[in-house]
Amino acid sequence: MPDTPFPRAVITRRTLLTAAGAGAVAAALAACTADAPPVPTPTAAPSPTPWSPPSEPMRFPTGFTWGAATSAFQVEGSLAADGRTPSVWDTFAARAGTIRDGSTGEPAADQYRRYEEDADLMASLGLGAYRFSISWSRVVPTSTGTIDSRGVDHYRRVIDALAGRGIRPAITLFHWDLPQWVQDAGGWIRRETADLFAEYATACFEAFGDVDADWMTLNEPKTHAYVGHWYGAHAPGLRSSDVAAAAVHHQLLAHGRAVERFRLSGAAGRIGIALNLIPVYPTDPAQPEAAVRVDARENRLFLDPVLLGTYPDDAVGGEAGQLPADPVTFTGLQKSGDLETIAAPLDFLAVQYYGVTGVNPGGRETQVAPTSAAPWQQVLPEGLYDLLTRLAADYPAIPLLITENGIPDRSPAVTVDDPERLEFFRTHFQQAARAISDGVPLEGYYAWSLLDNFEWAEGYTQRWGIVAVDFETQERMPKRSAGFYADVIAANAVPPAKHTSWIGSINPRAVAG
Ligand code: GCO
Repeated sequence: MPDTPFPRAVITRRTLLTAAGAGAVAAALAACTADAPPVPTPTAAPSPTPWSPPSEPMRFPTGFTWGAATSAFQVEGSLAADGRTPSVWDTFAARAGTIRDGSTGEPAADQYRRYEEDADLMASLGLGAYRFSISWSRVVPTSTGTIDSRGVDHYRRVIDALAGRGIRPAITLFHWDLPQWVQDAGGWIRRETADLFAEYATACFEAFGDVDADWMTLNEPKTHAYVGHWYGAHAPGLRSSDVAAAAVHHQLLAHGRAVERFRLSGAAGRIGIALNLIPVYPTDPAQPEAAVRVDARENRLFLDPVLLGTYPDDAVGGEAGQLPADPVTFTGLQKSGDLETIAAPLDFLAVQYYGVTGVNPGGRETQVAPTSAAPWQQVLPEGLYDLLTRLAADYPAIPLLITENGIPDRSPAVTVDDPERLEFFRTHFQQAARAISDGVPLEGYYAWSLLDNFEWAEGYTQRWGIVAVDFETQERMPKRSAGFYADVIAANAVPPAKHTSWIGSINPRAVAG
């Protein structure tokens, strides 16, 4: 992975302006159809400009946050406990043929009952923060809007368990598990869902406003809109690019309304949004137009409204690489004041980075880096550097957190032997340190995931944890990568070269800070 050639012609705002000046290019080949996610096709990578890592450990700033992440539906289980009602993921998973192994969110990693044990585990790894999500349908189980104190009390216990071990909470309000009662009323196709979300968010700020937390309004609104409403491979399983476009706007509106409520509530802590972003490399840098549109669809459609208060004009439409929805309809969803709301000032941007994509002049997504066991994931550590430096250049003055980054195990079998993940972390930490030393305001990193868990449509067939979980016994077993991560945290530094173990290779106290 670290030696992979990588293309340097990543799309930036500057490339975009050049391409816009070049005028519109006729749609040759849609990158995606309404029915299928884009499948990368192998192609030769453009000429590499490899980065040479230094031979010394790379240090992180004092106070850098090291954490791990999960989400409610993926780890909690106990789906009927304490008044919880179904979410769209309960409904979707119950439908035949939706989940690879026919599984459901039960038992997942049973964290609803094992949060104390998991907090001990986090403490043993030295984690300074834990990112988890609140299940909306535990807090507001029905359309009456009544808050269920049993749900609230549960998350208070989780927060207390973390606080007792010196672990700071990073709380996501929405990680795709929309209450089914909200979906039944129209879900994200409906503007009013933004108001329902603001009410739910307000209840959470009131309940936990005393906690010094990093709040995230939404997790990956892009994935939820595209994979859930366009490709139909995630809940709620819809297949319409126009509905996906509505889901984009209404989720972003929900985000903005929640940020406004956060400020009004006077809650402690900070607030941001978690966006999954992907460097897009044109396979022919002389013809970047289609790649620019893919960048608009994948990145700027979310970054620009949230951070600049505008929608890009090249993300939605019929040209290759765009979200193939009707741009007039999309614009019609935007009411006066919406963009101001969506652009409510944030305290940080939460970045989720899994890899890169290439785009050929015809708009087709191509493979420019090796894939992990997840076929959609093209692994390129240098892409993280490209992404972070691009964000700092195009959207300056906002602190960044990496709130997800990781790979799945090679096989579905439970294992603690994960050399690929260890090397993935090492090389990505290096690129994060490199970005910081080049001035990027990166303040923290959360590994995805703390635990093996329910990986959405892949069920339990993809294990993303730094800690293995035997789903039969619920035994937790830290993987080798967790040991490596614990060493990095203790040293606040990443070692220079490929090591199966670097314990003792540096003196943590000597390099800390
Ligand atoms: C996402 C989600 C996580 C996934 C992880 C691995 O980024 O898709 O936030 O819930 O499990 O990314 O696919």
